[in-house]
Amino acid sequence: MGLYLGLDSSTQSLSAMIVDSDSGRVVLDESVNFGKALPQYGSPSGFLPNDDAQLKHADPLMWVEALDLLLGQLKATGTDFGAVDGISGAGQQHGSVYLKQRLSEVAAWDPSRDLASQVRPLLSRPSSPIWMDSSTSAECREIAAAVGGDARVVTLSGSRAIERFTGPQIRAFYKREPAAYAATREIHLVSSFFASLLSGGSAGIDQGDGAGMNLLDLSTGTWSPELVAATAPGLGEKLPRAVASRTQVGEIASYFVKKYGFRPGTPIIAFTGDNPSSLVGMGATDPGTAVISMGTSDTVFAAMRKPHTDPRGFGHVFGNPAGGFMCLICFANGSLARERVAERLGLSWDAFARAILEETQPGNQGNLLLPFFIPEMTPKLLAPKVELFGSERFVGWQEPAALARAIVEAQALSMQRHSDWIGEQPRLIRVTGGASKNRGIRQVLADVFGAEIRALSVGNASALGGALRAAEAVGKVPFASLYEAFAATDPASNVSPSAGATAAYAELRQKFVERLTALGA
Ligand code: ADP
Ligand code: XUL
Repeated sequence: MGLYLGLDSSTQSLSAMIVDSDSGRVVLDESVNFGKALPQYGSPSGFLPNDDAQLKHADPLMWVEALDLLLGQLKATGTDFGAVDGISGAGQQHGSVYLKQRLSEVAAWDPSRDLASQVRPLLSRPSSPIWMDSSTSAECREIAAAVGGDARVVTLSGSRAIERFTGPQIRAFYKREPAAYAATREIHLVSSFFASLLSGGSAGIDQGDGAGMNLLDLSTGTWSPELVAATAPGLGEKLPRAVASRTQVGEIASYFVKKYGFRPGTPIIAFTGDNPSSLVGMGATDPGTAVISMGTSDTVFAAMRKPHTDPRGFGHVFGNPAGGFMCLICFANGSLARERVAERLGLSWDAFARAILEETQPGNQGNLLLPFFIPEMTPKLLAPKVELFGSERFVGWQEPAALARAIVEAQALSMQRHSDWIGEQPRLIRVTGGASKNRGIRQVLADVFGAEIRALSVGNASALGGALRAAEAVGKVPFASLYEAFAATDPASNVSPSAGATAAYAELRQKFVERLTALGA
């Protein structure tokens, strides 16, 4: 029982949430947006611009500086970190940080200096490839070939070799910059990097998030010697250990005690990926509840008892922080694609919702948009592909309301098609992430899936998941009672399928699949 802090370092922001497990209340919920708060990193959407659409990196020092910034702001506004009994959190999945020295061998962080200036000299690679990077197709093929084919990679790791996954990214680093790779002593995921910063040591990689690396053997929860050898020489010595989600990976470093007033000895529980963390925050760690998260990426996920893989090869099996597994399908063209359309049409999010709810109808009179504004992993399209089909005015970008509906309908149709391997069509879906606040978007999901849509009362499911995981591991509060208190849905946001929606999508769905097939996707 007590107060638990959850942190979430996602693509665009760092968030902190504190829950009080005694009163069942969220007592703090704050974020810093990287682009807005730290413009000096030149990353308005959380990553560095690059002429090559397949290369997507972020500056890890931006994440480190955001940690100091957020904790400093919270302390200045009266947050008593000394009352926090345990800490856990999450990071955007797959992104990796490369260090010249093991963090366990680094002298304690000096509280008279900022953290970023102390981390800078430790980096063997100045930028971190993130989940949006799709530049490693050759490396994926090489890894699969080295272990005997795609099926072997799936059997071992739960996914095919995937461009954004950390193993192929590490192999690309080894091939493109062999000297810097050789000088690397430790490689972290974003999640384990944050746990390491906070504990002032080398925190282990959570098995749930580690499953997004094409390096973990799902059947043992340890690094697969076969995959490690296929990825890059000497990699085994550079990986922190893989740990179960409930593992205490350290205690809060004295830097945070002296600077922000944390209590010495405060336990740090392994950080996980933002999606596994949201599975907890959504109260969905038991099979039966489907979740759609619409942050920077859109993801569809659900708990599963036994690993079961996507025959099309796009879906993944990750570890479920509460035990067992989860399946996940990720779409790169989530919020950033919706933003492109809203900006081009000059629509605020409110106007975007009104356009969907008041000015257009399910099925959009047959107007269809292929929504791949950036390279897409599901389906795999290494180059952007935006195509419009329908009325002359629609195709000429002259119908703002129909265009707003079209992008969301296409995204929902894609989510539905690419999650069909999970099992039965869900009748109830829980939604989270920035775009889930939009009633128009929720309505299209309800109509396309023919499902009831429920949104959580708490906005940030991933940060909440961090706090709940700390409460469970440190305070021994069972997940079931935490879900009752914190994972409630907000009845005001409930959305049901509109009458006639099922029929309205029969034709559009078929048209969409034909267009995808024509693209070879
Ligand atoms: P992440 O966790 O990946 O950093 P968030 O879950 O914070 O992302 O969501 C941020 C995104 O949410 C922004 O890119 C923005 O486009 C989108 N967003 C925020 N509010 C709305 C809204 N009312 N309607 C649609 N999209 C929204
Ligand atoms: C999941 C994925 C993204 C990131 C960023 O596989 O790549 O959802 O975790 O949120």
